[in-house]
Order: sequence, then structure tokens, then C-alpha cells
Amino acid sequence: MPARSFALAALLVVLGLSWQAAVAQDDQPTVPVASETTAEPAAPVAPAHPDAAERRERRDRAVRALGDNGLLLVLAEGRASGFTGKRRSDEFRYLSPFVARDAALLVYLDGDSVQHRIYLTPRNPAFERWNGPTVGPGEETAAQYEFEEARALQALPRDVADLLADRRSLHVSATSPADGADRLDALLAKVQPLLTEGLALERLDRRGAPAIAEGGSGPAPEMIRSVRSASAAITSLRAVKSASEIEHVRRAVEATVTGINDALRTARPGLAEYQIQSLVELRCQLDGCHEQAFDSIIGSGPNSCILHYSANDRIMQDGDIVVMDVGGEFDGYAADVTRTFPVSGKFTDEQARVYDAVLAAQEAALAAVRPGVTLRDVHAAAKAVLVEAELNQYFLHGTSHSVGLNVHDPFGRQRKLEVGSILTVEPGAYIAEQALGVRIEDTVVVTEDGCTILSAGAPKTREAIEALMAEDAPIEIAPPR
Ligand SMILES: [Mn+2]
Repeated sequence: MPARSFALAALLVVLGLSWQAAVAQDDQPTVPVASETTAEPAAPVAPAHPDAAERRERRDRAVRALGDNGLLLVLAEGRASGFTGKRRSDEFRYLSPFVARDAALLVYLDGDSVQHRIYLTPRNPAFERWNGPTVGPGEETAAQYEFEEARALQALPRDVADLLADRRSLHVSATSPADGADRLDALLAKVQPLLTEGLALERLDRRGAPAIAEGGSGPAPEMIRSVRSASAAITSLRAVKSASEIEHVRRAVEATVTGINDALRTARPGLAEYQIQSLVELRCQLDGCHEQAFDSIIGSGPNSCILHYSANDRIMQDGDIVVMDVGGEFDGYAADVTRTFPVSGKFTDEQARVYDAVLAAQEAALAAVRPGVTLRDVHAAAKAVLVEAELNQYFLHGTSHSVGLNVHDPFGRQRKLEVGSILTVEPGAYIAEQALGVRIEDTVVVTEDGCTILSAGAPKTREAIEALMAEDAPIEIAPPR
């Protein structure tokens, strides 16, 4: 770890110097290099962060979608974990170019223009000595990340109270613990006494009804400041991906496919599920994924029927079928791909029968994906095939979910797919009494006349899977016992 920190520091120095060189070339005032000064080295003025402009545009659209003198507050919070993603508040990540603990975004309409502020914990040299540099409030941060202001977190309650003097609503993104619900309560308790005299906060639930029943003699309507959820507006934006988001997911899927294909070449009876997991995750990381988007599922034999199996501690046996549901995460964006294979390299007749039915269902569902249909329509297409194959009773979950910053990205139940929506298509059948589970899952992006299968590089027909499994393993792995 120390060696790594040193390498990072060296890299930062190199980047700083090359940026200064670029400035000099452009005939702009030259920033003094460290060797010309005897005092502290000049703080490098960082160029704008590559994600800053797109995040700013998202905030613009979010706040304009709110109407009503749009005032949007987004809190960052700690981590939740599990299958719904292990995220620092996704809505914060969607709208902020960097992740910070104990941070907030405050975005508001000011006449025709949108003001963007970020609130951060002031930097602390003692903390940074142990934990590394943090991003603090100040003009440099504001410039680098495209905010009008980067202020100290302490100023947030006062600023919210001031902005509420002439705005009727505060729209908040903090509807789950991961999105900072606890911190929102604490913040609002600080805001209330700072409001202009006579004004009162009123929490509304997700449907816009008062969360707490009003007494007979509450404040006059014009004195009420409503606290509403902004999630519907943000979710709506997240349902259609930008070109850069699609590219991020594509990178994550590509790394995942490489891992799956290497796993297929490597799997054999006697190896442990976790050895296959390790190989997939190694490939993801080598291909640029910092972490996995969710806990890898390598379920062999009976575990193939456990939908969220993640212990991955069984030794794979001859005759087992294996459900491998994995996804790398590239710069915050998830992949989600499942392939099912026989650990011996050859499907049995019964495995083949179920496998082919699930594959037919998946192909029918893929054919149904296009702009204008709902996730329910896609599910119906898969279901019809499995009903016909008399396997519907073993189909235990939905066919599709949205994918993005979260492996289970939010997506309205009634919402229609649009060009740029990203979703999974993943029917399955799980016959527990036969220890025979099959799931086939692709991550796809909706196009004008259908979809592009981002995970098409991983084989799906029985023939293609068996052929790949017959290839040499890319890495020697010995059975653990
Ligand atoms: Mn999935």
C-alpha cells in the first residue's frame, strides 16, 4: 500500500507539470513551477474535471424539471450494500462530478439561470495525513467542478432557510437511508428556526400528501414551505442514458464478458465456485473496473436455484449446472450479465431441454425490446415462451430491470423504453428438486428499431458454450482439495 501511495503522488506531480507545460504553450500567463519559488509549491490549478460539464447539465435539467421556483437539495451519504447496489447515494452520484462523504448539492433557479452550489467539509491536514487528500470548499473546487460556489457544509442550513424566504418548496433527494434520509431530518431541524418568522416547513410524502396530519390551526397556506421528494424528476432523467453513460456501461459489460469467457474456458469439476468468481473479478479489474457492481453469483448444482446466492463456497461437481451472474463496474456504471453452463463442459439432455427453453424465452424478450414498450411487455414476451414450455412455474422473477449507476437503476413501472434506455433481459427457470437452474441475461441498450446487445461477446447457444469450454484455460487453477 505505501508503494502504491507513492506511485500516485508521483503521478500527480507528473500530471501537474505537464498541465503547466500545456499552459505555457498556449501563451497564457505561466504558472511558476515549484523550483522557481522558495516557499510552498504553488497549488496546481487543476483543469476542469472531465465529468463536471455533464453533471452540471444534469443538475440544470433536474432543477428545471421541478418548476415551482425549483430549489433542489441532494445529500450524499454512506454506503448501503446488497443486491440493490452498494452505492453512495446514487442521486448524489448522478448529479455530482465526485463523491464525498457528508456533502450536499444545492441547485436553484435564479430568474432564468441555474445556480449550482456544493457544500463540503473543510479540509483537515491531520485527517488528510492519515486518509489522503480530500476535496474541500473554496474557489478552486468550484472552478474545477463547475459550481458557482463550493461552500462549507456548516453554511447549508442558513442558506436553505434564506432561499426558502421566497420559494414555496424545497425538493429533496433523500428518500432512502442510502440517500441520506437520516441526515435530512437533522438538517431540516436546523433549518426551521432559521426561517423568516412565521414560515413553517411541511414534509410531504412521495405522492405529495402531508406526511404528518395537520391540526386545525396550522400556519396560513402562504406561510408553508413544502419539503417534497425530487426523486421522480431525477429518476425520469436517469431512465435515458447519455452517450457517455452508454459508453461507461459498454466498458463495464465488455470487461465482464471477458471474465465470463475466461471462466467458461477454465471451469471444470473439482474447482470451487469462488475460484471462478476470482477469475471473473480479476478480468473485470484488469479491464478497468475498479470494483464489481454487485456480489458475484457463481451457483453450481443446487445453488443454481438460489436467486441471490453469493457464498460461492461449493466445490463444483461433475454433472452440475452453474448459473454465473456477474457484473463489473466501470467508473461508477454497472454491467449485469448471466451465463449458465454445465461444469463438465457438456449439457445433459434434461439440462439442454430447460436451457433451450430459457434461451428461446430470452430471444423472444430481446425481440420485444424497442422504444415505446414497457418492461412489463418485455416480461410478457419471455413468459409466453416459458408457459408454452411448461416451465413458467419455475420462472420466479421479472425479466428486466434498468441498469446504470446502480445495477438495479430506478425505472418507472409504466414508463416506456426510449432510445438510450439500458436494461437487462434475463428470463430463468429454477427447478429446485432437480438442482437445475438456468438464467440467461444480457445487458442491452435500446435503439430506434430494437436494441443492441452489449454482452453479445459471451456465447449463448449450447454449441457455442460447449465449444468455448473445450478451449484451453487461460490460467492454471488447481482444485482446492
Ligand atoms: Mn440482473
